[in-house]
Amino acid sequence: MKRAEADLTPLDAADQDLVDGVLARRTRQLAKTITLVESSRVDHQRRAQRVLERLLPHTGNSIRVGISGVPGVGKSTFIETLGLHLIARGHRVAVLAVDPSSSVSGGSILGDKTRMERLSQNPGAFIRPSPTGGSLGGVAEKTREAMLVCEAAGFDVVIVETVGVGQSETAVAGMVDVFALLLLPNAGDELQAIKKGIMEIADVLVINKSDIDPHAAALARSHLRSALGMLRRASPNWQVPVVAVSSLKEERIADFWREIERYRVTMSASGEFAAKRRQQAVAWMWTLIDTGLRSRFREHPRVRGELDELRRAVEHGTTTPAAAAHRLLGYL
Ligand SMILES: Nc1nc2c(ncn2[C@@H]2O[C@H](COP(=O)(O)OP(=O)(O)OP(=O)(O)O)[C@@H](O)[C@H]2O)c(=O)[nH]1
Ligand SMILES: [Mg+2]
Repeated sequence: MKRAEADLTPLDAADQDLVDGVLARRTRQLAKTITLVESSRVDHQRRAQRVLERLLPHTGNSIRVGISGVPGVGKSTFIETLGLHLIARGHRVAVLAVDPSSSVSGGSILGDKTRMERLSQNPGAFIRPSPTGGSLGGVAEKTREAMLVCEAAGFDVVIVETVGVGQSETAVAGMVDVFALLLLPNAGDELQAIKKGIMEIADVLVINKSDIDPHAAALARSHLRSALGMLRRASPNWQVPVVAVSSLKEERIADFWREIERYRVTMSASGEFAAKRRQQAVAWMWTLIDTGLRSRFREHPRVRGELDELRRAVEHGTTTPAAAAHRLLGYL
């Protein structure tokens, strides 16, 4: 197969400095590389892809964990407690975010970075707010690439946080190895989760704030376990566990991590861990092809020239949608 010519030419000094800095685990270059990756400028994108290509052989050596849950469930508190727990055990922890609202609000997780104060000040941690601007698809795509950059910088745990609304969970589940859903210990919450279908993409369920009412948490745990028993399992080798924790009191966070480790060991033994990553990579390629085709279509001069007129013709019934689509697609 013919390799793209750009691959063969050496990087310019600035980009080589980014590659070297990331591999040497320097935070400054790590942050700069992610900024380059997040840029929507065409020349930046081209540079970013070439930098990523150099980093790619050094990626893949982390466990990628997705964390989701409704606003206020305690995601930030949980991630801070978990992050500090893992760093104390010799891990290096990167926290990224996919926030569908950030394109509007300018990044609510930015406020979180100050809230996760202890973790963000720890040299074993790297916290990056959600990229702003663009569609959820665009934001998710950039987070996926940021994740690779973090892996190349030696982070062996990458946590991707998303708020539990809309489609962002599906996007995050599609880029992580294991997806955990945080719930509150009150009745009805579990039913809500089932209704939303989100429990079907969760690999681990976490009842947070169990310190408030340990009895309610135990009850919620048994409800959830029986509810899970009625769902179809995503894998015959994995029964979704339910862990009750307190992020605030730092209780049973170790139990949660044991489940993550058990997931990795079990799914690696069955081959599903690697298979999931392969499927995710191919699905990502198709996503990029879809978005690439769309933008090429919209930018095509003849399409731009005729789109409005044909749209009006379709509105007025003077041409059929199929004929209009056929004609426009023919220009590509
Ligand atoms: N009692 C108790 N409170 C907790 C626990 N975890 C979080 N909280 C509190 O719940 C509130 C919300 O916690 P956050 O960590 O900010 O929740 P979040 O899910 O990140 O919220 P958003 O960023 O708005 O989506 C804070 O006041 C926390 O102190 C817990 O385990 N027990
Ligand atoms: Mg938060």
